[in-house]
Amino acid sequence: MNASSQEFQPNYDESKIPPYVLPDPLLTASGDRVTSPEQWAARRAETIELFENHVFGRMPAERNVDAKVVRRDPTINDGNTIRYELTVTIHPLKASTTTEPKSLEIHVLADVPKQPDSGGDEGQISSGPYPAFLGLNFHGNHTVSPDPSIRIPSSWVPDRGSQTTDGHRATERGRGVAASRWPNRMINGAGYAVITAYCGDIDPDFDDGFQNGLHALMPDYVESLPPDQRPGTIAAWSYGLSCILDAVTATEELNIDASNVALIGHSRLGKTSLWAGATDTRFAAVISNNSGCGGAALSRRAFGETVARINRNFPHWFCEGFHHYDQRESELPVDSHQLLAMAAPRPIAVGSAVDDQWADPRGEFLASLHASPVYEVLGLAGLKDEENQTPSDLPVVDDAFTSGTISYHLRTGKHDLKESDWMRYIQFLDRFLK
Ligand code: GTR
Repeated sequence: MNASSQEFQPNYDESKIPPYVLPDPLLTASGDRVTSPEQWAARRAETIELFENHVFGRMPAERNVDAKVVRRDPTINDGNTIRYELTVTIHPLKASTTTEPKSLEIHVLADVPKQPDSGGDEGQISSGPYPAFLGLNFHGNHTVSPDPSIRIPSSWVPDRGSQTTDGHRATERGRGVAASRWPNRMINGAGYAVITAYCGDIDPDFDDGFQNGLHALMPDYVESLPPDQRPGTIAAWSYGLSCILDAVTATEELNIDASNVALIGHSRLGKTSLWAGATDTRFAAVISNNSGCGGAALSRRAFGETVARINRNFPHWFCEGFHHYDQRESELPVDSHQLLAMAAPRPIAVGSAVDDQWADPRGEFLASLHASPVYEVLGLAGLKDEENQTPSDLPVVDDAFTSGTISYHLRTGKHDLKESDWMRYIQFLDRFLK
């Protein structure tokens, strides 16, 4: 009947990519061409609605959030970082008639640079408030650093085997296992704070029929939507990122510049940072690392992971409406170049890895390229090479295009977020956030 009844064979052959025409990001539904920033505002709103209805689902515009600092440790990284832990509570929007929704607690970790006591050469670190990266993590804040004091999540975690989890519960054994993805000492040394939270504190990463996490806080809201447009887990995670930004904005003690917070995410969490940046324009910049299908890669190429495949393996990530496009990518009213363009006029960085063909590096590059006309209408350069020209092909491996407002880089190696990726992102964002 569809892909689920056959063995899926991913296509990795450029010559077998179906012919496709991308939707024009600057052509409105009524057929008018966008030529000014004013017209773009209306087209942008229309495009967000298309992504809500056909890809991610819709979350409410309101949020109800409190934040409390529960730990402040100024001894981290030889005293160069202040580590904060916060409890961020998301309250129900209003009393539900069907159930009694409780509040949801998210644990947030923030590593904030500290100005060296003695100025000297290290005086390059200002006294703040600091620009920051905000990104979710896959398995708990305790996996980000071996620090024995970081709170371990009490929420459901994916099973990683007895070495780090016990039947969907996080354990002490998981401390620091994801530290290579979070080189916070280096990032703080470059003058940026790092804020992270476990995605499963917001919504568990399994098909729970919307019974847990954020959906359980707003059952009436979810029910009120047409079934196709009910938000999937990526929309819930994105909403959670906005709640964390609310909390950071309200907590002056953190010394973070809430107007200079860049979203970062790897893989499924890169899809999430793209959607969070699209729906919440308070974020100052957006980074998608190896986000692939449903993220930065063009769906119409059906290269590596496809819409049908991702919907089959992760039926809870996107809205039901997205499932209509299984093996019918050409009928999607949008594609990923438009998702990237939702960041405009803010800077956006897309990173791919050569051995991550499942995420379609070329599809991520082409989306970055085809997002450029939107930046140009706003008077900005989109994707440009070092000679300020529009690139005609991918950069050479381990090189990048960073001179415009869109950055793209291609790294050696596998699906991962590495220190070298962070260094690219920092170098690019230094131009905008500092
Ligand atoms: C894969 C999935 C990708 C990507 C990845 C990840 O299994 O097919 O879309 O999201 O997981 O998040 O690591």
